[in-house]
Amino acid sequence: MLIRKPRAGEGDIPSSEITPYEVYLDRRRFIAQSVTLAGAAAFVPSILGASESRQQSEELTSFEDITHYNNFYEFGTSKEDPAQYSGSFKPKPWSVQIAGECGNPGTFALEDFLKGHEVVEPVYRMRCVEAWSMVIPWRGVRLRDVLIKAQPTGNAKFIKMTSVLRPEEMLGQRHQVIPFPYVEGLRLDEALNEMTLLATGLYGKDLLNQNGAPLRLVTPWKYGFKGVKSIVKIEFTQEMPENTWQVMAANEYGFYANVNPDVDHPRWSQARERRIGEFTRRPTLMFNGYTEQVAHMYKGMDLTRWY
Ligand SMILES: Nc1nc2c(c(=O)[nH]1)N[C@H]1C(S)=C(S)[C@@H](COP(=O)(O)O)O[C@H]1N2
Ligand SMILES: [Mo]
Repeated sequence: MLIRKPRAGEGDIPSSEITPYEVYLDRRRFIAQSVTLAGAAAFVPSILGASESRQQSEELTSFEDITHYNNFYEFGTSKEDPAQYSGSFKPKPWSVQIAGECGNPGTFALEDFLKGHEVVEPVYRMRCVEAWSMVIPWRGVRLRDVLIKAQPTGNAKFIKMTSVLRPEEMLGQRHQVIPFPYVEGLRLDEALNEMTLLATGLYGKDLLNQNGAPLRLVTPWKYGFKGVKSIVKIEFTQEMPENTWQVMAANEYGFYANVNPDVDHPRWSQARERRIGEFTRRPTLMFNGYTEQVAHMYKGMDLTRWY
């Protein structure tokens, strides 16, 4: 959901609870797209899908936390490793391959791949399967725009996305802690959902290496591991693709990975979460609070089976 003023009937976040961020607000396109800043008018980033989520404050997580508390096993397994060890990774130049069931496959320089697509800056609540969460102001293009341009055929039912494999630059890839390259998948309708973002930046700046530069997936109603980083390939497939964490432990991580407080991880509860930067834990919301935007895609599915 894009940053915008709440519609009539929606709850407000008091402006005093919003982290100010000048760099971010100054950007003209951002302002044009999202809110009208008239005098002291309150700036309210609407990250909130469902009204149920309006009961607690939703401050942006600090840039420092977003860039220093990461999961990116290519650079090590602890949260500090990606910030510490990703410095020599080179996200430029970059190209992305489009392959599989589509009319317009090929390998594209990132600039050409992104060209012509509307740049959006949604603020999304993000929930890791490890029961911590953040609120991140992303920047990117909608995955759907890129996929439509590739002209999926009638056989395209899923998409598979692959991270870069560069053991010379990614020290975590020199040990097979998990299988590399990291892969993830979405059902085509999930990939075409309005919320699904290919992010190129956050807080108005290009992505830092630790966050998946130069291009990564963002699906805020799913657990964070779906958000494959440093993408080099997007492939349309007929069959449901494997995804790295399901390959690692199918009883713990599924393909869908929708945030669901009622379906616990076998080793811990998913009912609550720790918002990074806060002390008390808060309840986790169904679909991470985005029920209105995504629940229709899962109608009739048993979400305890398709976790
Ligand atoms: N290639 C790759 N992508 C990845 C991961 C990873 O280890 N490798 N970790 C995932 C997990 S578990 C999470 S929670 C998010 C974290 O993204 P962030 O560090 O930008 O918050 O990235 C996801 N994408
Ligand atoms: Mo995660």
